[in-house]
This record gives sequence, structure tokens and C-alpha cells, in this order.
Amino acid sequence: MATLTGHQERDVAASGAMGALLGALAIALVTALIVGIVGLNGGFRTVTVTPGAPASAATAAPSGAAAAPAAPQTAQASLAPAKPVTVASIARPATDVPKPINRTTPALIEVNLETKEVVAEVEKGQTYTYWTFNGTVPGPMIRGRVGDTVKLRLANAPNSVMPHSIDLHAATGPGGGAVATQTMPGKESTVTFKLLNPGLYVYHCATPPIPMHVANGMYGMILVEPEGGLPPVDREFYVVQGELYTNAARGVAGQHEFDTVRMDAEDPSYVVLNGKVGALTGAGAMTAKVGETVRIYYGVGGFLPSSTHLIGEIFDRVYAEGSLTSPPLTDVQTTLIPAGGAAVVEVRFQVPGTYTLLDHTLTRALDKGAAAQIVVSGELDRSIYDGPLSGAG
Ligand SMILES: [Cu+2]
Repeated sequence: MATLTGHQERDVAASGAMGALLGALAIALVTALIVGIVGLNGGFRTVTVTPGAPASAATAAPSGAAAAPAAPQTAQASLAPAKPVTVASIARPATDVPKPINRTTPALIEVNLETKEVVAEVEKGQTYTYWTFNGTVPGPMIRGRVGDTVKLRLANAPNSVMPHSIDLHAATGPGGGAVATQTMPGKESTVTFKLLNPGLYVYHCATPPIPMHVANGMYGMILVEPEGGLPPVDREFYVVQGELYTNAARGVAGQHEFDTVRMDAEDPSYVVLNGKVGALTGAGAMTAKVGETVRIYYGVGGFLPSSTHLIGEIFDRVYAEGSLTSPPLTDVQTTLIPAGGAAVVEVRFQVPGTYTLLDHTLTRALDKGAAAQIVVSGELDRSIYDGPLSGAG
């Protein structure tokens, strides 16, 4: 408890430097937090979750995979040369999903996040300065259970240029945590909140200018399992869609810079799944076997709603808008996921082959990058499908 209070005192100092309004809000929240902390049930079990950089972060996925071929460009511009990258790959692997929770009682979950500003390739020869949680896009998936209490520590890397924060849509309280976590470079802050509502939720930075922070890659998801958990499946994947609004079209070599005018016009250069073009194709593709049921946690961290579709399959179940307490829709071709929203989709694969998961606003998928692959291996049942397993289409 003493440590938490210390963090909050540093928060107040950091926020005060950003302006009187944020400072006042932080003080109000410190008061609320102290009241909440005193009220915490000391009997909770404690589970420490420290999402780190994914093991495969050092392996860059090949860019320009078949699912998202480079498109002819019309808006050419010359850019400054590509910058040296500071991370090998911005993409968080789709396999980076925490294990299902099998607890039957609430716990105290400790989550440690670090905001980092990094340079990485969005596509070969095209670099961008991303703002991130933990050095990847999306940030790590957080997993809890309804009734759990989350103690979230947000550290802002010392070499950051900007203050950062976090707004978790799963949190109940001012700013979803953003009032408490406005954090200057080299500082850290802590917020504690209870998971009251099951579901799949987006989190994102909420430091002004908020749209710029989000567009630069500062988003991820938190899953709040209902009591009793989710039905078991064979594989789970984590996919988050977003956009990059830059000063040149996709395909122009060099360092792409953030472009406010194009963001305000909702005219992205790239629409990406897990941070970069080709993050989830080729070596980064998801895999499954015939007969397995796959669950995908799919969120929209950016500003364009996604018409999420899996070519060659039908979603057996869709937990629309991330609601896990409503009955799932069944037999769905395309589900619409709003900005700052999510869905849980499930499919049992019956035919081997390579399946493309995409935003069916097809220019985003085929011209701007919003496509992923699921490679399914196994026996072919010709009573279900009789034809070629690869090739055009
Ligand atoms: Cu930020």
C-alpha cells in the first residue's frame, strides 16, 4: 500500500508539470484511489503478470507477403532516408496470448507496462517512429477474470519524447485509468481498478493529442473472462487492427512521418494488423490443423471500423462487440468491429489450405496491408471440398 501511494505522489508531480487541469484531476483520483485501496480485500490471491517483449520480436516477419501485395502508388513523395530501426520487428505475434484462467475466485493481478517510442519498419525500406506499450504493436494482451483487481504500473521510458498514459475500456473510473497515469518520460505511475464487467476490451494511450498517440500504435486489449471462463478451444490468437497516417503513400521508401491532415481526413497510408504490413502472413501467419477450433481476439485500435472476414470459412460463433455474457451469433460471414471495439470470433477448420483474415473493405486489405493468414494443415475430406487447395482466389 505504501508503494502505491508513493507512485501516486510522483504522478501528481508529473501531471502538475503538464498543466493545472491534469494536476487537479490527478489529485482527485489519488484521493479516490486511496479510498479504494483501503477498501481492497486483503484476502485476494496475487498473480503477477509482467508482459515482456515477445520471444520472436527479434525475428522480422517478411514484408509484402502474397496476401497483401504492394499496390501501385498514385501519391508519390520523396521522403527522408529510412531511419535505423531500434526494434527488429514492431509486430506482436498473434500467438502471444496469455493462458486461460482456471481460478474460481478473484485475485489481485499486477500488470507492468512500459511506454516506448521506437523506430521500426512498417514494410521493407519504409520506417516509422511508433509509440508503443512494451515496444510492440499492439501492446501485450492482458487477461483477467471478472471480480479481479488490477494493479497496473505504467512506466514511461527515460528516452521518450512525450508523456504517455493508459485508458482501459475495461476499467471503471475517471478516464479508464488515464487521469491517474499521465506519466512523464522516466517516471512511472500506478492505478488500481476492479474488473466489474466481463468482455474483450481495447486499451489505448489517452495523452493529448490523443488521436496522434493512438494512431502511432498505442493500443492493445484486455480480456475479462466471465465466471466459469470461456469454453476451451484448441488455439487462441490476438489480432489488433490499426492505421498509420503518414506523409507519403504506402510503398514510398524512406522514413514516413505522422501526418495530421491525413489523419483528420481518415486517409491512412497503411492499414495494418499487429503493427506492420505482413506481420501475420508468411513466417508470422497463424497455424491450425483440420478439426481444430480457433478463437481469435480481434480488436480495432485505430479509427476505421473493420468488416472482419475470413476468406473460405464461416465464423461458427461471433461474440459481437466483445460481449461474453450475450449469446454468440452463429454462422457469420463478416462481423463489423467498431473503432475502439472488439469481437471474439471462433471457427473450426474443416479443409486444409491457407485462409486470409482481413478487413473486407478490400482496399485496406489488398492495397494498404490489413490482411493476415491462417495456414491449416491436415487431411482433405472431398465430401466437403473437392478442388485445388492453393492458387489464385
Ligand atoms: Cu501516448
